[in-house]
Amino acid sequence: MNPYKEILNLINEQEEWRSNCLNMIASENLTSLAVRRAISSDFGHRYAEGLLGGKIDDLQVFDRFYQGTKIFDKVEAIAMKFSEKLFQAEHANLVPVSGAVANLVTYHALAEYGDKISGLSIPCGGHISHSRVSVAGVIGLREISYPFDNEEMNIDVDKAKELLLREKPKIMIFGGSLFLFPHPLNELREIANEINAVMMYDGAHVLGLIAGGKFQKPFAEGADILTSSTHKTFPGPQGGVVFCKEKFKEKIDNAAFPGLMSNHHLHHVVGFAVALAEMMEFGREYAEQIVKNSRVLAETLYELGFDVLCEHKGFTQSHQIAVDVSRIGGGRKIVESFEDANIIINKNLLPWDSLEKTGNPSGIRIGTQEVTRIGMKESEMKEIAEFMKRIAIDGEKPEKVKEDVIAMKKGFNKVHYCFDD
Ligand code: DSN
Repeated sequence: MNPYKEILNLINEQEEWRSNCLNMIASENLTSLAVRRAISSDFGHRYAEGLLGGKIDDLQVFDRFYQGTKIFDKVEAIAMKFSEKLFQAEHANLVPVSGAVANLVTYHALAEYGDKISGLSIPCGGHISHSRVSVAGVIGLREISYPFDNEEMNIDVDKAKELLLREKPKIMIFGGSLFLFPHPLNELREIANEINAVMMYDGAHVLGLIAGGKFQKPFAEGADILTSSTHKTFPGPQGGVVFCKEKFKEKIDNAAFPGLMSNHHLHHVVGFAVALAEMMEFGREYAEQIVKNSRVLAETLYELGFDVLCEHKGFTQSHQIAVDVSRIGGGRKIVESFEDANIIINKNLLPWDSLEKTGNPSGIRIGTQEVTRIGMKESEMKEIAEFMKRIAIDGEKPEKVKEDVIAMKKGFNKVHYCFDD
């Protein structure tokens, strides 16, 4: 076969398959046609090494090393302006190419080899880039884990205070990958002042909720730095960002360029700018519907017999739901059988799991952001819960449920909360 044809067929196969799926991985999303237009534009062929030069009127201009950037400079300046407004940031750096790189930029800017960072352990929801097995280890940081309250699915504030006073980390990290409830920034700000630590909030999972005025307001609650990827609840192209207070601007900018990056991905910055504009217009409605959908899905799953975490707290305040499936076969078996029915989610460690259980953890994690984006509301969440029950509790063949999933999905392939119309 013509080698190009072989790849093209796989692209078509992927698009056909995933358009017939309920895509509920909590870290994914769909971009609008407007964002796709930006990503496939000429900007993706270009370089724009360099950083801010100064301001003309209220627009930032750039000192670049290459010619040909005058139009991109305007887009990047607009994206910075929009994002500073949307996230109440004093400065935005759009150079990182992923959330993990955004975290690495922050570590490189504000910590030194051998310093400590505090965050959540992976089973309690911490992201791998908060741990020494990943980017934190690259610059020799030592991690300490916050004590966690498994019932509340949150940081145990009193015990965390004791730990922080004793260990004095340089960077206190908040946020994570399993993230049901806002983290206690306000409650730990005083300790950060006392030990002279920087408070970094990894908002990768919840950036779209923050943009829509849901979940929490990191800067108002005391964060110094907000790092993020741009493609989870925030429906931009894959990329990374660091927002910070003015006093960290120079260190963050230098750590991003020339510290860790040469060129950033211009087309992604342009796509991010379009997604920012979409969130300024539709973000509130979108974020509200995501949280409503999560709660209804969680509540229905619970009523149908699933061990959904945190019933006493209304299950979730984010796009995520966590379910303990150890009674019904464990995480691996459940996600594989759901995939056979075209329901795509991931298995997930829960706080009481050891890292050795990564291959077959106790939990599953479900995200509602993408199904919300294609227009699904509370009644569809109830249908989805019923599909899940038929497979995981009633033992019905996934292939049978798949037919109903495909039929249901037929009416939902258009992206909402965007300018496409
Ligand atoms: N590991 C991804 C997740 O939370 O799903 C993010 O990088």
